[in-house]
Amino acid sequence: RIGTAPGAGSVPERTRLPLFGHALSVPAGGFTEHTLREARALGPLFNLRFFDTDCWMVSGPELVAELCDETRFRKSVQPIAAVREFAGDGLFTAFGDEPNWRKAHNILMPAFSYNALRAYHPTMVTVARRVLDAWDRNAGTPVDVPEDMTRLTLDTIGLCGFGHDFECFERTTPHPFITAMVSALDHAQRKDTFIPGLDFLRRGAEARQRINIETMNRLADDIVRRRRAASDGGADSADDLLGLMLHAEDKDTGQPLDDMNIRYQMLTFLIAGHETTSGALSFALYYLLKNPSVLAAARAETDALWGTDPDPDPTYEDIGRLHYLRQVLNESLRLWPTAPAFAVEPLEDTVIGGRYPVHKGQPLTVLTPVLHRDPAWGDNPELFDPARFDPEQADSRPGHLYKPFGNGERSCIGRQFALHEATLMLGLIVHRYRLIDHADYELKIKETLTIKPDGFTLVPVRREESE
Ligand code: MNH
Repeated sequence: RIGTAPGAGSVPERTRLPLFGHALSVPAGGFTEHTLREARALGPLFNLRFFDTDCWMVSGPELVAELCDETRFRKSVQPIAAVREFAGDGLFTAFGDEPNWRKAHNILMPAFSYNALRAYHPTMVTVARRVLDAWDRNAGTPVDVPEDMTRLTLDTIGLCGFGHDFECFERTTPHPFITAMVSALDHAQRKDTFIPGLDFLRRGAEARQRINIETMNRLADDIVRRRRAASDGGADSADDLLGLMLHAEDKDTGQPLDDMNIRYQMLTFLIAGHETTSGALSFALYYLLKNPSVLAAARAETDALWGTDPDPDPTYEDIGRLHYLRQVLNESLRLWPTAPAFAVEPLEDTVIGGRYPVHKGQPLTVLTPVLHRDPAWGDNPELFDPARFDPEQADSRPGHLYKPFGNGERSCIGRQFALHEATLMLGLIVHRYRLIDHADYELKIKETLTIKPDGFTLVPVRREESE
């Protein structure tokens, strides 16, 4: 059943169906696990054909290193084009040649500087304590980890970026923004497998999509309206993300962002700013739960900082000292990079791997979960082992073997923000609780553009109650 794509320089692929190509073989919401299996069978480069479009899936370290050369390749938006319906030319979905990318990049970078991060720290601590309060209130009963981590990360980006409190811990069900976003991302992701020309079959889904987008837009517009009212009254013109979006000018053009683009950036940051971090925290807690010696080492690190104080007040510098927990996060993002692929395209017609011709603009998808399991990682790449990120081991690895935050100038702008927020939260959790695997949880992946552990619960028990 394995052949090669005609005219594609003999790139391996499964036997394709007429019309559909391979579109029917990729399960909805199962792209990551499907491509992990397929790469094992087909190798470091294979073709997936969606109707009339060939999408090359790349995961070999040499090929990926080639694709990370920004003199030859740039980000391709094609696989996430459906997200442009609501994220437009926001930072994440802007085409390489859209002027609003550099403009917004210039304007918004200062919100991710070292000084900006320091300024967010106290707010991050306040929100992290909401998790501890919620877990203490329900002491001894199971908590839904991805749900609570999503409450944490949405409250955090809301308050740090926009001065808006989503108050997710006041709700028993997910915030309406989350419900609309999950459904909209799911719809956008499924678009690849919709049969071209048969759109009329999807009228119901399209109508729901419009309602979901309306819900998100209304919330973004509301936050902007309130901020503008506050700054007109002379109060508040904070230099957080929203402040920069509303007031700062691009150093190259002297222009501020326009209103339409502000709305796109709002949705981009509300989504990109919480969804992946929440997944990363959930996977890290999964691995801490399943690896008692790792948990013990992480706890020893927090105890060295905060002693037996059950309610420490972490400083900004403390978080930088939690080296081992940072390695736990890195290792979780190795096995389950929560934005599990990114795509590039050649700037000119070229050849990759010395033998596969690619056209200018042809999208090439990098499968990070496969890259991150390459034998170059050692004998047992499936094994969770934070020691892989000991400085000596990490420094001796080839470059471009670890890409959870993408590549080059289009890589993640929020990387340090996410790592600070997540390390802080993990530190406070392992310092305060024992983690009980009450349901003998078996990892299952839930995928809606990003990935999370599905149905993951644990029981937190205060340490001083049992030791
Ligand atoms: Mn984030 C781009 C992963 C947290 C805002 N992010 C990317 C890319 C990856 C990624 C991969 C590149 C995608 C591509 O090439 O198509 N991001 C993550 C992960 C986490 C994360 C794994 C958490 C862990 N991201 C965050 C946070 C924010 C954020 C937090 C904001 C506060 N990310 C972005 C934005 C982009 C991006 C904005 C687009 C940057 C650009 O293209 O200029």
